Amino acid sequence: MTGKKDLLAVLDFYLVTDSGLSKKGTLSDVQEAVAAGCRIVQYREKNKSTKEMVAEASQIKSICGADAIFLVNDRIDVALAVDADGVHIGQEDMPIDIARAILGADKIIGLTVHNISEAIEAERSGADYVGLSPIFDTATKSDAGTGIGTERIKDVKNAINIPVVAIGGINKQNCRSVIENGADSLVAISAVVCSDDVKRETQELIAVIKSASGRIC
Ligand code: TZP
Ligand code: MG
Repeated sequence: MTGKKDLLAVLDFYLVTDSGLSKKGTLSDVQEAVAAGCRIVQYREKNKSTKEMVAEASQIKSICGADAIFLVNDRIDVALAVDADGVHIGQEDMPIDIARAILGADKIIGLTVHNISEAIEAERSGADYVGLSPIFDTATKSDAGTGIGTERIKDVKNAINIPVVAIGGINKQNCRSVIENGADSLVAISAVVCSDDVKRETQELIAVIKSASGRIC
């Protein structure tokens, strides 16, 4: 097991990059979030060439260092190219058993799920965590679907034994209820990368998450 897998047990805020929405750019967002205490970063890039992605992923890996898990969204080839800590994939991406065979047992694989049955199947097939999506309606991902609401988080959490990361429409105002309803960690893309101060926004989110989960701040 990579040492990084242990960090999955103590996640709070989870940064997903979005160069289309970012005010100051992906590298700046990662730097500020990690400086604020974020311990997991997912490089999600839909608009750059593979060459650009490999170069940027390599820089993000350096910023994450030993402090933060570094995952690549969808692109197993890019994750392998830079020796990232793992990938995050969706239901329509590379099947998880094939992703695991390519990446090996040590790498982290997160899988997006939308309901209990997908979550149970994700755990059975070897996912290290699930991303439960979308909790609220969101404009950030056009095909995300309708928000499932915070009550569903509990049902998914109670059905599996791997961490549940909530995503979709989450911000400082509603993140407490997301954690109180059982999420281990949460993503807030637009709330963070569209803010003027990514570091402060991340610090404030982490403080609310820690207080809502009963962890000492
Ligand atoms: N996957 C499910 S919802 C979503 C992704 C990538 C977008 C979440 O963005 P925001 O701005 O936090 O609603
Ligand atoms: Mg995907």
